[in-house]
Amino acid sequence: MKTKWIVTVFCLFTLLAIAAGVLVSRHQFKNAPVAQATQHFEVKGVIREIEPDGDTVLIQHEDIPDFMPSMTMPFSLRGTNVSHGFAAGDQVRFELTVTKEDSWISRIEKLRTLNVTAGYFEGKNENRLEAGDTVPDFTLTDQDGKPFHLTDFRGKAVLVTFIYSRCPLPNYCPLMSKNFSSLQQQLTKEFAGRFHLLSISFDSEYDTPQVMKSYAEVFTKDETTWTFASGNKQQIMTVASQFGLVYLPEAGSFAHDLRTALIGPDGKLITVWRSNVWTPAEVESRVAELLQQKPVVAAASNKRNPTDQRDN
Ligand SMILES: [Cu+2]
Repeated sequence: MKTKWIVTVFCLFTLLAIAAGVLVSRHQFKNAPVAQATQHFEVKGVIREIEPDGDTVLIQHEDIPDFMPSMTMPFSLRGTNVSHGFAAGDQVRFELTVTKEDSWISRIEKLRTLNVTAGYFEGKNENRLEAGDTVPDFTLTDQDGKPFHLTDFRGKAVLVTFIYSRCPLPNYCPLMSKNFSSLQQQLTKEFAGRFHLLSISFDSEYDTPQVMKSYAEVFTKDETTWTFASGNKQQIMTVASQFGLVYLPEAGSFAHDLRTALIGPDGKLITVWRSNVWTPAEVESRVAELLQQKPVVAAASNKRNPTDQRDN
């Protein structure tokens, strides 16, 4: 029973992938790279927001037959720049490429401009935390159905990320879990007993502790240093909003951004990584810096005055 849903989901996706591959192969874009297990979809939608980095764009897209229902979600851009000539409200056509490991959009072209309001990514919440703030304690339920508190991990570096188990795009939630899996292995070697990972699902209805348990088993063999949490809608909303995460239920799925936070052993927020562009190496070095208390200020001043060779 435990792993059954995962098997079902995987089977379903394989079937959909095959069906979609057959369906879309007839109207693939010219010059589209042909690779096995790579799918291309021609999709239409409306730009809701362009992320400041210009690499991610939030699009409300139409149905992608046999792949994904209509929803609003962030897409990574490749080979296309939308910093100029595109704005929220533009109706666009683009190519969505989905491989086993990744997904992105390219060949985005404007069809016409509609008048809509944006603002999904910058959720306006008053309880958003800043670096240095103590993260308020919260209680959620772990993958074994037991309640836990954030303060249970006091004295450790805590990495928190948000996911939902049914997320269909490999470079969103599944990537967060893959990255956490790499981090768990690396941090276990370097800082055993001094860190904890926490993946929180924002799909309160579907992701029960049982579902999270099955999900956990896909990504880790060590659940002592990685908790897969669920909770009711209000609990999750409260926690997520503190880190600036925005997620909106849409047709059985979620339009969502990503947030990964590092909390210090003293319970204070160190930093929050947005989106899916952070790497395990980058986060690992931030954790190492935190746990080793590297003299960051001294290093910076040395850089500024390379000729200043005081002994200290
Ligand atoms: Cu996702």
